[in-house]
Amino acid sequence: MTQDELKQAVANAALEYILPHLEQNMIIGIGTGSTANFFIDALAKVKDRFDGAVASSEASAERLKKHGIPVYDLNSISEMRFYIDGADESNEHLHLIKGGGAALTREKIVAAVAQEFVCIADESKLVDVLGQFPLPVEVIPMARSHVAREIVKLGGDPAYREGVVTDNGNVILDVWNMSIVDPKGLETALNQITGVVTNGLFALRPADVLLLGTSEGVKTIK
Ligand code: ABF
Repeated sequence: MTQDELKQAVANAALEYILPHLEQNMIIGIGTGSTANFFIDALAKVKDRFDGAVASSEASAERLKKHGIPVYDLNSISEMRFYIDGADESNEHLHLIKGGGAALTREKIVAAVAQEFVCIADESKLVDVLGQFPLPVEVIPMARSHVAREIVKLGGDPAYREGVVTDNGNVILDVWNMSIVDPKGLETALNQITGVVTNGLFALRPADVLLLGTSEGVKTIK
């Protein structure tokens, strides 16, 4: 199977996963990226069975609206049953690296609100130790050099993602060459650096379930 076929398979599996729980007044959290896009397109087929969505990026909001799915501001929502999103890496504990698409801050906020975070990914994303994929850190622009120096002290090699401005008007540092054996500890340490808005480790609030697309079918990991 191609990578796109695996992504399509996990998108379909995520739809099946949430289908029995859909209610007319339900708002669903939707992530960003190519796997999330497959899910948005699948979700559109049942758009009359729920109320609408909250999106973790302007790009996903646009895609949802094109399908005629109402998009709500997160501040108008008091509860969210599901958040469905992709990842750049996951370990077996469902600690994730996210933010390759630069939407990590909004993704982390939506994940914080959701009762259940359903992560969808193809099998290339499952790793023993996080860190092969460079860890994105969203930074207030004037703090970029300071944050980079502090990241070096933590053992990482930060690289400025040139030409990228996040939906929140900030910049991204991608941290290379870290073997992340303590994801919760590193997530906490990065959050302590003044000028960091968010980092792409989702370990303190991991995914609740990972639907992993493999050539033998979709595996459910909890
Ligand atoms: C988002 O999309 C991000 O957190 C992650 O960076 C990316 C994964 O993209 P794709 O599904 O295209 O691999 O979920």
